[in-house]
Parts: sequence; structure tokens; C-alpha cells
Amino acid sequence: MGRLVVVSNRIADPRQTAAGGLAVALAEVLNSTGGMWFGWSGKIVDATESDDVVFKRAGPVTLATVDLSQVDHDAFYLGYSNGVLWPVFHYRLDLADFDAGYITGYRRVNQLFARKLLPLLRPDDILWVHDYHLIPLAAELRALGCRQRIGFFLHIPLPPPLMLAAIPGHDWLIRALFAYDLVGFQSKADLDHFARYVETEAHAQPVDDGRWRAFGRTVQAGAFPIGIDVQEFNELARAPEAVEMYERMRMEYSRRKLLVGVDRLDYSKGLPQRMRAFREFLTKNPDLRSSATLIQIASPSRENVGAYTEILHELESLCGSINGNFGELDWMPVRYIHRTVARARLPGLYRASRVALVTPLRDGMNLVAKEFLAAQNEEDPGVLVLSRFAGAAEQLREALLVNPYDTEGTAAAILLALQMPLEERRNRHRALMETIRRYDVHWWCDGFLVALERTMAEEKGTSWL
Ligand code: ADQ
Repeated sequence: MGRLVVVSNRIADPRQTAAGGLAVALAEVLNSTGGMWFGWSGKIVDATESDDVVFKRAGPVTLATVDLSQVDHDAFYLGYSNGVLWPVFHYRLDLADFDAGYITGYRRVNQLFARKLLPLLRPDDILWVHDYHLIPLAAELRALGCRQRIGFFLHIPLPPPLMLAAIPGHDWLIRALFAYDLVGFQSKADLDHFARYVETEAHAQPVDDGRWRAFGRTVQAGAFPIGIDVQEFNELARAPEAVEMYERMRMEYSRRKLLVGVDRLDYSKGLPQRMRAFREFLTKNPDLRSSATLIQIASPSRENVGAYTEILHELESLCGSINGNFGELDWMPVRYIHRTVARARLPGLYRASRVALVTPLRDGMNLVAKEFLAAQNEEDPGVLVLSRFAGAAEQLREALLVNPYDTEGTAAAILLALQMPLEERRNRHRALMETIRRYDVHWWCDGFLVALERTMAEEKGTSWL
């Protein structure tokens, strides 16, 4: 394989474990090919400052970054990426802000990335572009003459065709996907939405085996559900920080069962719905009340986007009223933490918990579900309550699957999870572990790159957008 060039909005130093499983998995391929990771530096600079690429070495890997001006950042990142694509792709048309200036900024930054990246490329490089911020990047690169093989992976869901069609310029976005050689989605449902969109809106023809032809170009599309690095997570679970966390939690909650939720504070994660289901559980089961505590970690995220302030207030008010109405002098039902918890401590918290509540309203995959399973004690494992609307639900069939909009149903699943006999917990956990071990992050990474290498070489025109 040629050198791998990964492109994403934000980059991480793959040598730091805090960077997470994705960076670890990519680091392996990047290291072995002496690859490059290209993205935004995270810095916002004055428009008059130089926009040169800054290079850093991370072992054999080159990290290459560009800065963004305030105007570009606001339109590209806050505006189009997180104010249009994120809500619509998570089925929240009501939260989208279709300001016409955003799409111009989105395109401008993708053009900037293409302009800065192209001179750094070698003829046999293979490019892997990540996520919704960079959908038109391949089209912009092709317009400048780039002929290398380029793959794209969407980490978030793709909505059904009619919802996608609500985005002004949706046809431009999907046409841009055809500039890639391979387009990957998290789930079969997302892939099906892509197929139905291109058939109905773009009159594309299926060629064979996952290939589609439209706009005079053929693209391969497939489902590549992302996994975790089970071994890396096990090591993290055995490290002192996680062990200490586990022991502290066990001591503090020796007489109570713990339920845990770990999310970014985002409206897609279904946090108010989860709190209402827990409140319902407390209302319906007065005798069980003080036997369980829910720890909800909701780390701050995108705080300068309006919809995020609203969800923060809603969640705070729900937690406050649950604690006010149900709390006792020696017991509070909810511990809500609006801060980031170090990744190294999470496995300890997961292991000390009897139940994980992973109940997003919509999620591309959701890795917390898989990390919770990997951190369990196999002899006495906890139970995963999982939304059927998380991509992970396509794979994790032995979890307790719930509809997060159904408050009563979710409350009933919480009761079932807390009372599940040991034998059943073990059986479910064993089956789930088999899945997350087989379909781990290395399987995902290798599977995508092999599929990308196998795509038919095709003469790439340069008139794209
Ligand atoms: P996210 O929406 O960020 O990612 P998720 O998959 O749940 O969602 O988490 C990604 C990573 O962040 C995990 O390693 C998790 O442990 C960590 N994380 C989440 N909340 C945290 C918290 N409060 N504190 C510390 N760490 C936390 C997007 C998509 C997902 C998809 C991933 C990967 O939205 O659907 O699974 O990308 O493709």
C-alpha cells in the first residue's frame, strides 16, 4: 500500500492514549506507511496572518495543520457543519439554521484544505477523508487535478432521502460524494438511505456489488461499522487511574447499584428523555428507589451553538427536579457532572456500574456502548440498555434495546436491567463481547482500506462542482 494520508477536521497526536481508539487505530497504519495526518490546527487567527501549513513530527507520522480565520471558522464549523449538517443528519430539521452564507464558508474551507493539501501529495498516496465537515473535499481536490485514490467515511448517520432533500444544495453535497472512490457509512440503514437517495434524486444506476453510477462517475459505497480497540481498552482498564476509580466507586456505592451514562452534551444523545425514563422508573418502583444511583457525565460540547445551551438548561432543570422530588438526606438519585472526565478513568467507572444507559435519539455508532462492554468483569458483568436508534444496535443485538422516546418502555428496561439474573447477564455479555472483538477498530480500518485499494481505477475528470 502507498502512503496513507488521513484528513479530518481535527487531528490528534496518535502517540497519546488520551487521543482515543480512532487515533490509535489510524496510528498503526499511519506509522507503518510513514503517513500524514492533515487537518485544522484548532487555532483561529486574524485573516491577515499567514495561512501556511505547519508541520509536526509524531514518530514516523507527519501532522500537517492549517489555521482558520474567524469568519471561515464561524461559517464552516459553527454554521454549516454544526448548524446544518449535524442536526439534519441526526433527523433534527427543526434545529437546522439554513443561513445562505454558511454553505459559502463551508465550500471556502474545503477549497482551502484542497489547495494546501494538494502540493503535499505523492503520486501513490491513498487519501482517507473523515466526516461531515469535509464532504466536498475530494471534489475540490479533483478540480485541482488530484488523481490519487480517495475514500470517505461518514461517522454520523445519513438520513432518509426526503429529509436529506430538505437541505438547500443537497444535490451538490451528494454529487460531491461521487468524487470519492469509496464512501463508507456506519450502518446498513445509512447505506440504504444513500442508495435510495441516489436512485430517486440522482437517477443513479446500481452497477454491481455496491457500486453506483451517476454524474458520469462510479462510486463504491459500503457499510463499515466502526469498532473499538478492545485490547487497548483492556489495558486502560488495568492501569492505576482506572483501578483507583473502580475502587473508589465500589466503596462509595457498596450498598447501591450504579447506573451510568457518558456522553457529550448533545441533543442527539437523548439526555432529557433518559432522565424522564429514570424519573418514571423511580415513580413506578418506590421500594427500589434508594437502591440505585444514576451517574450522568455530560461533557461540554459546542457551547457556542444555540441549541446546545437549551439542552444544557433542560437537563439541569430535570436533574434538579428529580433530586428535589425523590432525594433523601442520605441518597440522591442523580449525580450529574457537566465536565470532561479523563478517558483513563472511564473504564473504572464502567466496571463499577451495573447498568449503562446509552439511549441516543440518533447516533452514527456510539462507542460508549462498546467501551462499557469491554470494561466489564466477565464473571459479574453489567447490562447495556441501548437505543435502537444508535448505529451500534445493528450489531449489539443482545443488549436491552429500547425506544428512547418511549418513557415507560425505557423505564421498564431499566428495571429489567437492574434485576437481571447473573446467568443471563453473563450470556448476553459473552455474546456481545464476541461481536465487539470480531468487529474491532482494526477490522474496521483494514476493511475500509482494503476496499479502497480494490476500487476500480477510473480516469478522473477535473470538472466537478
Ligand atoms: P461522538 O458523537 O463523539 O462521535 P461516541 O461514539 O459516543 O460519540 O464517543 C466517541 C468517543 O468519545 C468515545 O471514545 C467515548 O468514550 C468518548 N466520550 C464520549 N463522551 C465522553 C465524556 N463525557 N467524557 C469522556 N469521553 C467521552 C461520533 C459519532 C458516533 C460515532 C463516533 C465514532 O457521533 O456515533 O460512534 O463518532 O465514529
